[in-house]
This record gives sequence, C-alpha cells and structure tokens, in this order.
Amino acid sequence: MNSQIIDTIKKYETIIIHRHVRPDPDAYGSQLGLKYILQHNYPEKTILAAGEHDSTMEFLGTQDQVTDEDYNGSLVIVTDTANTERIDDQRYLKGDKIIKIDHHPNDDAYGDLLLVDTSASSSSELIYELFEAGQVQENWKLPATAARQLY
Ligand SMILES: [Mn+2]
Repeated sequence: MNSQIIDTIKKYETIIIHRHVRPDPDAYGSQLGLKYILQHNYPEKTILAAGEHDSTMEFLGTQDQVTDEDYNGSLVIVTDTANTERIDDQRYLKGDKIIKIDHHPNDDAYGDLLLVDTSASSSSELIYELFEAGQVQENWKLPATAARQLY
C-alpha cells in the first residue's frame, strides 16, 4: 500500500492533508510530519495542512489557509482519523481522491486508498514507514522539521 500511495502522491500537483477535530499531538505530528516530508521532496507541489488550529498544539505548528479552489483536482490525505464525522473540515470531500492513513480500528473504511494498521503505535509511525518506503522507491529525504513532528 505504501508504494501505491507514493505513486498517487507523485501524480498530484496539490495535496491537502487533514486530521481529526479536537487534535492531539499524533494528529498534528502525522499531519505536519507528512506535510514537511512532501514539501521537502516535491518543492514544486502545493502541500497544505487543513483544519482549525488548536492553541494547545502551538508547540508543534499550525495549519494553512485552504481555499475551496485549492481542492480542485487535489489529492486529500486524512491522517489519524477513524471516521468521517471526525475529519476536521468536511471539505475533504471536494478532493479528487482520498487516502486514509490511520492506526485506529477501521470501522469506517472511507477513502480510495487505505493504509490502516492497528498494530502501529501511532499514525506518526505509519508516516515514518511511508517515508522509509519513499526513501527506497523515490530517494526521499527526511528533513529535520518532519523528524521533529513524527518524534
Ligand atoms: Mn489522534
């Protein structure tokens, strides 16, 4: 599945990353860790983090202003969110394709591609494994900004 996700990422110019409402550090870490990995390895792409900023997560970072137009022809990746009701910003539906990356039980199997592993400690661990696959397949590098988020 990692390889299919990487191939899909390569095809899209705009990638919008969502996570769950009332975010915790794994929601922010997996979302922003993936954002920084993709920005570093695909500087020509537009990579955006969606959702409402939570001030208790200030130490990790914040999200981007995402417009309705940004979703046109975009790839949406949702991290750490088991069910669609909890996705922060329901405009995720406006994406051309949706990928779910999560470590919670897959009771709501939404999305076109699903990477769900309940044996993973966190969604951030799954993003790190995606990075490792990208390192082998596409020579991805891990910037320190992303490593900090995933840690
Ligand atoms: Mn979480």
